[in-house]
Amino acid sequence: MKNFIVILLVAVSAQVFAQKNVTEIEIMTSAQCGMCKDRIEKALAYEKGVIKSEVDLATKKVKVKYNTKKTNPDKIRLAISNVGHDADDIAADPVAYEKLPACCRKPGDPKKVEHGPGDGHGHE
Ligand SMILES: [Cu+2]
Repeated sequence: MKNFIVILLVAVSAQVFAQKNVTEIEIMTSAQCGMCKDRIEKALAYEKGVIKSEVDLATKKVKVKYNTKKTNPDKIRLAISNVGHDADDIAADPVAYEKLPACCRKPGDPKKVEHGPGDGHGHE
């Protein structure tokens, strides 16, 4: 039990120490549905320096917590673009965008298909 407490204390203090270089930004994305949310969050989870990300489908914004020593907003935007979504003024990578399922395409895209009600696919 004592060891556990020591480990816990070390973990907590390491986290407090790390907070110094941590900041949070909001990036506007072209996320359309739950699949987009998962895709963007997964891409960012693999991105170096990203601590946490959460897409809000109501606003289409992704909140990203990251280490300022390991990455920067442009790299984060590029990671989002690389999986086929717009990120602020960086447009989605065209090749990645072409691979997106119909429901994840941007409004106005002729290939876009909206989810039907109760198709059990993505939308909450
Ligand atoms: Cu989608």
